[in-house]
Parts: sequence; C-alpha cells; structure tokens
Amino acid sequence: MAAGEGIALVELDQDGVAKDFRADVLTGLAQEQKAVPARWLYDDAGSELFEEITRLPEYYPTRAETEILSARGAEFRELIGAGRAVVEFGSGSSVKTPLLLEAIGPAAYVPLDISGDFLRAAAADLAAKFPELPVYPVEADFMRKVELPRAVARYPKLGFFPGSTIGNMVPRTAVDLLRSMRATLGEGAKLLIGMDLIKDPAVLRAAYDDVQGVTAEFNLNLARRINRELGGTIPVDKLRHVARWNDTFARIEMHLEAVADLRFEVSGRGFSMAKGETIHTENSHKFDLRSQNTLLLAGGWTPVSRWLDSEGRFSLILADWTVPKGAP
Ligand code: AVJ
Repeated sequence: MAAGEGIALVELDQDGVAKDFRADVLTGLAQEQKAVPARWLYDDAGSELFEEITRLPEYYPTRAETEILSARGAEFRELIGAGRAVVEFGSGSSVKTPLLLEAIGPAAYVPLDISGDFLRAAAADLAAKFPELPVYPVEADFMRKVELPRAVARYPKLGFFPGSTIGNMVPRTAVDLLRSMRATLGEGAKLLIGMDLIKDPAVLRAAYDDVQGVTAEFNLNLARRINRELGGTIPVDKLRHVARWNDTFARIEMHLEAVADLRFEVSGRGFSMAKGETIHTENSHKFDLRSQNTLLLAGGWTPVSRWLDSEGRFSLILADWTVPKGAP
C-alpha cells in the first residue's frame, strides 16, 4: 500500500511553497544580518540529514526525550488519562509517537503538518502500528488556529509537541504558537511539550557541530537548495558551518559564514558577502526550569509536571489549559 493511501488530504500547493521560499530568501539575504527562516532547511535532503543528526553521538536531545517517553509511560497514563484525542504538532516521529500512544491509550490520533508528504507517510505508519486507533491527519499551518476534524470534537485533547521544536522560535513567536495551540485544542486540553535545557556551552556547541560534519551538511544543504530551486550561484564551498552559543538569548545559532569575499546571484538578483559575514539559518533556544514555566504561562498554559532524562539534559513538560485564577 502506498503511504497514506485512503487517507483524504488537501494537496499542498507546490507553486505556493516555491513562491514563499523565494520571497523569504530574497528578503532575508537583503537584510543587514542575512537570515533565512529555519523551516527551509527541511526539504527531502534536509529532512534525511536531520534524521541522521538524531543518531549522532553528540546530538543528545532525541535520545534523552525518547528515554523519558519510554521510562515514564505509567505516569503519563495516570496524569493524562485514556480516551483523549492526541493532536501532534508536526508529522510525528516513528519512535516517539508510538511510545506516547502506547502509554496513554488515546481515542484518536490527529497529526498536523504543513507538508502533505510527511503527513501521509507518518499517518500510514501509525495506522499500521495501531490498527484500532482512528487516525485523522490534517494538512495545516499550525502557527494559526486549526479546525480539527469533527470526528474528534467530543474528546478532550492532548497536544503533543516533542523535540524542543518550540526552541526554534524566538519567544514572541513561541508565545503566539502556544496561544494558537490553546485555541486549536480547546477547553480541557493538556499539552505535553519537549524543551531542551541550558547546559555547558561546549556540550551544546558539539551537538550542533558534530565531528562527522553531518550538521554542517544539513546547514550547507540550505545553500544548495537555494542554488537548485531558485537559480542561485552561491559558491557553497566558500561557506562554512558555524554553531554559536548566544548567551543573552540562551540559544544555539547556526550560521553559514563566508570564508572569502563573495558575490552571487539568486533569482537574478545580486548579493555580496564580505569575508566573515554570515547568513543566520537557525535558532535553537534552550531553557531553565523557570524560563520554561514563564514561556508556557505567557502562552496560556499552566505547567503541572516535568520529567528529565537520567542525565538531566532534556525535559518533557505536561501543562494544563486552565489558567490559574488569582490577583492581579
Ligand atoms: C528539530 C529543531 C529540534 O533545534 O535541535 C538539529 C534541529 N538543527 N541540529 C534542534 C537541528 C541542527 C533541531 N530541531
């Protein structure tokens, strides 16, 4: 069976995507600090490279979060309860999602993703693993309120947002997303969200600049994608992957740094970079326990429980839709 066969989906508008990519790149390269939104890292090649990253010895987040999901199933079941509709923000991981579903015994599973292809593949995968579980994939941009399928209207919801993907957003965007999730999930919902923790910057830098150079390839793939899809002439061999710890904003930043003065074109427009100048390609914010609470509360979610992996590197937080009443 083809991935997702029999699961109805609105087709993604590929022309629209290409236009958005061009607009984001042309705008971003014209800025004083060149920057391209991180979502464009994830074409097919980029998504495969990210999968490879999750298996690197230096990249601890995936292993740490998976450890929590495997070890704490009974507690999830107790605190979340059976019979919810699990709404996953993003297509779902073939490892993490089954661990959660196995633990809590949900009534339905609703993966949300902007990319129809990943969504179809993930939904088919899940449906095969859990033949009894109704799966309702929705192709949508979850940065805004999403209309959920009518079939899950009667169930209380559990939002699932693993991977510390929230950390890719600057705080004001993260808060917008948390509020959209609140609107999407509705009264009585809970949210299980992964957030990476602040730690020794050397450990963080290694996680984003591995010795095998896979993360470098992942970052450089963005320049290759620009050349491929937008008629670019970026000399990729003159760009260098850099992972920096920005302590003020508590985030790892990925940049592509020019190792010489460069001139190139994208979609017929000329750009230049002085040696040492960078294109900022991704932020990965890290948190301490209080900054996690503050971010969640600002987004309308009350933290109720938190789990760390055995080495204290990563956390999963359960939050509640109910906002505490109190003065002022
Ligand atoms: C998928 C966004 C969670 O920020 O750790 C990994 C992406 N970038 N290595 C992260 C990423 C470089 C990853 N997220």
